[in-house]
Amino acid sequence: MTQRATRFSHAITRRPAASITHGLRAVDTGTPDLALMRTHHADYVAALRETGATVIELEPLEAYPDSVFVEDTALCLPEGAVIMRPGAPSRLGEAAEMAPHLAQLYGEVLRIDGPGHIEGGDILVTETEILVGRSARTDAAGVAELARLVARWGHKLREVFTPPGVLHFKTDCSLLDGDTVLATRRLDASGCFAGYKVIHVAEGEEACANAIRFNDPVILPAGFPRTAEILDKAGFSLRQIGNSECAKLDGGMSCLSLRFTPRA
Ligand code: CIR
Repeated sequence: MTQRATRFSHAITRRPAASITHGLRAVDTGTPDLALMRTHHADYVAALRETGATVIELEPLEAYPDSVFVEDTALCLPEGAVIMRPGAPSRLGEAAEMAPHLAQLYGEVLRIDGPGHIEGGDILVTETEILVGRSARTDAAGVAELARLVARWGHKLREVFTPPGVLHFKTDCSLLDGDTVLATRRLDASGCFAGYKVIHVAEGEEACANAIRFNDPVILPAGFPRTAEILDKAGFSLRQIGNSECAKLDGGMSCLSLRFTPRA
């Protein structure tokens, strides 16, 4: 571990809806088990709360099967929040559902109006910049509109590469502390993390690159023992949470929450 990581005062999650069985997925690896997903989700919320943060749990939204993956609906910065415009048509309405909740916590809530699209899973906020990967869900117009909006708060945005076939930029990376990222080798090979310290996930464990550092612990999906050992040896305190059911829908640890500290 090197630099201190940003501390978060708040997180927002949304309980999984029964309609999650109709959620989007790149490859069908079986129907998610709702009861098990609810257990994993409760463990996840408990792990966030254990750090002392205020965790707001929103009610399930049956109309939106993928609405448990709240990260894609907004970008939350200290100065304000930006409501996203998801590239998946079935997810567009989720963003508007998030807006009133953020308006209770922030003085300023902006919105991507389009015509471009952008999802929160493609955005990694570090101590010094905002990295955005274009993907099947995030296009050039969406990135350009976000860059214009966050410039008013003094934030710099850098467009980076998302490996082909990967759902979101952050499917393959996470911020571990002020200047360290966890990433797959295929993403790091693009050079997008020049200037950062990079810890690679173990070979064959690419599915755990989507983790989160939330206050003290790094919250990692369970079942990736070699990467867990690498992180443990590097001095990170780990919390491992079952993710088998969300993984069937291409969801990982970051997708399940918005994490932020609104500036007073
Ligand atoms: C989707 O395809 O949109 C959902 N099934 C998974 C979204 C995962 N979100 C994320 O990585 N930020």
